[in-house]
Amino acid sequence: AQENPTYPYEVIQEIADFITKGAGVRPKIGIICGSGLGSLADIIQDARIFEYEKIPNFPVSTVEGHAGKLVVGTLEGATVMAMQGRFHFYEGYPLAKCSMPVRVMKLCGVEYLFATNAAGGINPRYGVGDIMLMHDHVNMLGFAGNSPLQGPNDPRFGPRFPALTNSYNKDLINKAIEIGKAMGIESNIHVGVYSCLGGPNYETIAELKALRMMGVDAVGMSTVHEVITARHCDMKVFAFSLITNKCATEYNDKKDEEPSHDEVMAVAKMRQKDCCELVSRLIRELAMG
Ligand code: 6GU
Repeated sequence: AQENPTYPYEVIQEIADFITKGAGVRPKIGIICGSGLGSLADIIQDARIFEYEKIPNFPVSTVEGHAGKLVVGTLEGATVMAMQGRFHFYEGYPLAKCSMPVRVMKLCGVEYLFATNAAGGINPRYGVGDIMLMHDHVNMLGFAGNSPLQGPNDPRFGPRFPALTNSYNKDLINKAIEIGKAMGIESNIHVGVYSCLGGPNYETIAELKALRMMGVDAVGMSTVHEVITARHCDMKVFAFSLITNKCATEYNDKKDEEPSHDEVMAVAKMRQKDCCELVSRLIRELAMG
């Protein structure tokens, strides 16, 4: 088991000061770019780039497809801060370390967290390349006794026992559905339940069957601990999964091909444009108030 490191408030504050002073702005929207969706950060204007290794006390990401930099600037008239490259439990980092950047965002002034990920589709109605707007999650790591909030609680971030019942902002989900219609991709947009497993291995068929029975629509290896950390400090959350592969939930499934990281990355790359457009349009609406 990995001990949660404690990043005291003062350390997070120091990192936030480093970024806001370096960037000269206080971002209002935080974006976490999922696997292959890093181009979201490339469309940020007047970008000030902070490589993770140059940020004091920041972890560095080790996964292929995750660049490892923070980009601060403006997008559709809003000040934003995007993580190109996130931290995963399977890299060996404790959850509190994985989601520490969310607290940095908070102290930089961020009010909205936009998180994206690549995920396997368990709901049989989901197709490869579809987008699932997250309206809830099943935290399998939490079932296993793990949380980014374990350890001493600092009430300057939030309460000891935060509620997670309304974690995914309904207004943002509804706006995203409208935007999907305007983009003509409404048949490729779903609203569903995401589950995070530890990884790095993909799931067995028995596990996927079990997740389906639990009401899970898509499965991945990220996002949930970031959402927990964001809700703890009262940020508004919007998150979606790009479905990069269909999961086999029967042994005789015709589609029971094995998932692979290359496939995940290839689909993410192919669908990057629509994902970016969805996010930018949503941010434009927020910026217009
Ligand atoms: Cl099938 N499983 C998990 N855990 N993560 C994924 C995935 C599957 N496809 C993309 N990411």
